[in-house]
Amino acid sequence: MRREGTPPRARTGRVRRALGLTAAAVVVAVTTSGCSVDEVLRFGWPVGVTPEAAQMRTLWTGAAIAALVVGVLVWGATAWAVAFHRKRAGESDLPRQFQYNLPLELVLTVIPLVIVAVLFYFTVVVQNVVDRNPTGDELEINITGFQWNWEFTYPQTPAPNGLPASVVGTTSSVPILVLPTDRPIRFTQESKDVIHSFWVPEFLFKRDVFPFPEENEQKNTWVIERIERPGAFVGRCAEYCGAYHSMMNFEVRALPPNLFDQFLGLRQQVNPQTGQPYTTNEALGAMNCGELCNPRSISTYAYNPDPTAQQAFR
Ligand SMILES: [Cu+2]
Repeated sequence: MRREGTPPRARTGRVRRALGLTAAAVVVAVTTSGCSVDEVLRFGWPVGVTPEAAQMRTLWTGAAIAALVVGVLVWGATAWAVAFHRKRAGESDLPRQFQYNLPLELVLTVIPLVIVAVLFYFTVVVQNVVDRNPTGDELEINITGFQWNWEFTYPQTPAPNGLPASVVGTTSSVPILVLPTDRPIRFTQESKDVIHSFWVPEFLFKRDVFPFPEENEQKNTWVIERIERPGAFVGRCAEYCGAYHSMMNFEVRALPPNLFDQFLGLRQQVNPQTGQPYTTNEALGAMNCGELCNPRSISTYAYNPDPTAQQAFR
């Protein structure tokens, strides 16, 4: 409630001071937090390693800015009403009411519809890129999820035993999905039992892994244009699938194309030390290229099933 006798000019001064302080607080928060412009424009979106992840980030930035613009208008209108349209001392009636103003109601219906339509349009554009069909030029990878691990197969790469080269995770070893950087990759996925979900946080993408995808009418292929940098990226099951769901980790090991070709070459040979086809772990070890060729997972670790190894965290 306005204090009696406050002249309008003093009131305007107070509002200006409040606005100035708010603006100063925003400037100080932004300039002292150590965030770069890029970080600010990401609005919390993690850094991905695929062009698809970058496109989704752009959509997110656009949507966040649009929401902020609407927010500023609403906050501004609220502050304006609070500052300049408070009940005056001695007034008892309601202010003039607007609820059946047809032009105003039309405008307030059409504007949100336009906002939703624009957001919908850009969402569909990006979704069509992320969920596009393969062209046939991609490296093919088959993913099989099961309780509670993963099998990854290279259908275009026959191992010496005639079967496609593959890697299966076990309780004691995290499966490493070795992939090339800078090449398009097509993933085809299927579950042997319940619904799982293939998720590599750095791809900023996950897709449910269904049993019988065709019968369930699920689109079980998806593509990425390329992985933009070499590295080890943790992968997880993102659909609760039973007792050891949280232990269903894997690793994507992205190698530069020349190293990846070397890897696939080894997987087509017999390891002279074992007399058996090279496994993924053995091939990586034989390549000896440092941390990128570590035969063991480095982004996540095998789960120790011994009950005495578990700890309760408070
Ligand atoms: Cu799972």
